[in-house]
Amino acid sequence: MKGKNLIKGQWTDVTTGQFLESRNPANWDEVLGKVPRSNGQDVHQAVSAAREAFPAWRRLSRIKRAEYLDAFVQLVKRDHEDLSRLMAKEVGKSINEARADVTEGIHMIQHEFGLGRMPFGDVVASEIEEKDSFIRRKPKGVVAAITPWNFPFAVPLWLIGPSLLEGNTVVFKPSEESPLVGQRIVEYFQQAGLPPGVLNLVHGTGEETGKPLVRHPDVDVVVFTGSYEVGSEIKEVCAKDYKKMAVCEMGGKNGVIIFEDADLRIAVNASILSAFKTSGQRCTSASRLIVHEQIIDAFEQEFIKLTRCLNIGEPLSEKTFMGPLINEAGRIKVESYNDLAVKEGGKVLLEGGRPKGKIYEKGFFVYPFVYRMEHNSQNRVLREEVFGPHVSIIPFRTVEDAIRIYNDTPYGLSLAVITEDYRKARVIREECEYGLGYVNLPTIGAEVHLPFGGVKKSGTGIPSASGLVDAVTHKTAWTINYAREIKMAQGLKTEIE
Ligand code: UN1
Repeated sequence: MKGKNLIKGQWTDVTTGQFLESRNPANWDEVLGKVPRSNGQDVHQAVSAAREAFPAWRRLSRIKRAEYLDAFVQLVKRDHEDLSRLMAKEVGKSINEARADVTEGIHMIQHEFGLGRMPFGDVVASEIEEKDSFIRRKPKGVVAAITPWNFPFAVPLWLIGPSLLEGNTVVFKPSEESPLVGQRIVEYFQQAGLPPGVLNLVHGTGEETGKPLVRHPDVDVVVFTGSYEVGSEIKEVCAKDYKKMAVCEMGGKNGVIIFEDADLRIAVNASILSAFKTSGQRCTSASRLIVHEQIIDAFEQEFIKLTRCLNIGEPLSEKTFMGPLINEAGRIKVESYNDLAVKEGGKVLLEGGRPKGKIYEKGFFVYPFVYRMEHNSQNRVLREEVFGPHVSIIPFRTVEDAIRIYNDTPYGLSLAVITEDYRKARVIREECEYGLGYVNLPTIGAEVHLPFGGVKKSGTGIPSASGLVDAVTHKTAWTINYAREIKMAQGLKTEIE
């Protein structure tokens, strides 16, 4: 597959004439395709096209805009399986997870299509009976969407869908680890007949393409999902521009809190799904299992027993639970945290390591690494995001303990509490810091009609998915007087003497 940029409705090569390769992380020898390596000049063309297309797109009826989204969904549904297979190959997700990612993307766009015919503002009362007031929204302008490889279909659509429906135009830069899925998204919008310039695509690296996109003076909003380091750089750049806003979703150090009254089967299942789906490479993955001391031995035994049975292997196989990590750098990072856990005093229960055998030779596979560790604020493994199948089991004694341990990280994205006691669940809901909370469920698997985002290092407090509307629009107040004279609120006199 050979990708191109899309600028003003035209598929174009780049000014550099250079390309980036997309490879299969389960078999690094397999080159899946190549895409342009864009620079500042390409970015400039894309942003200019988006700026030019904005006025006409903004003026188009909201319902007409929504109809393009419906056309997109029809096309994707037809290709669901094909797209899932491409994704499984490009990012190494198990095929079942790749299908779910495509489904999540479809859901997002269906949600936005549905909103096309729904109320999108409020009518509010005035102190003066002859006045009507409205709260309305206006699009911000040009949105730059910079997205990660781990949800290469759903996450771009969380950002692109609401941006387009609300009347913004978009420049999309997919991750250089998943450019082919990114390419397909834009192809479908193109086939759906989206007017030229409304959605533009620039492929490339963060350094050469992402940076000039974030810095471009004609970009109004940067919506980003990825690492804290990149997100905070983006926030710094945007803070210096009087109109530019950054909405960043930046990972987590999520936890499952398991109380002594928990249903053990639910606790173990929720923990496995939280820790090992997508090989622990979700921003919602949990790498901390915070377990009441009364049941920790029983829980640990069951958790380890089931983890040993997980199928690790070829992503396209229906039996596979865990595929490879995304690349060698990701694997080295996970392994260095595994070593650090030992240095910081973890009692190792599952040793991780690289699976042996022909099918694993050319991919970035790792086994789960699990250890028990008393909570200690100084231990980096209990505070930093690992992004892999690396899990600590941490004992606690009281509800207050559980809350203190859970909150003792700089992140605050996703939390699960496993209990049959609604009172305990409520205290956790009120006292813990998170954006997504679950009871008797894993920390993963958010649905698109809910706001998706976190606090502290995890986010800027403005969520993605359905919550993105607050980032890509600004609210306006609009007041009309129907009287033949001016009457003011707050008892303000109108006579001019
Ligand atoms: C991510 O890892 O960036 O809630 C997104 C979930 C998925 C999305 C994860 N729906 O786990």
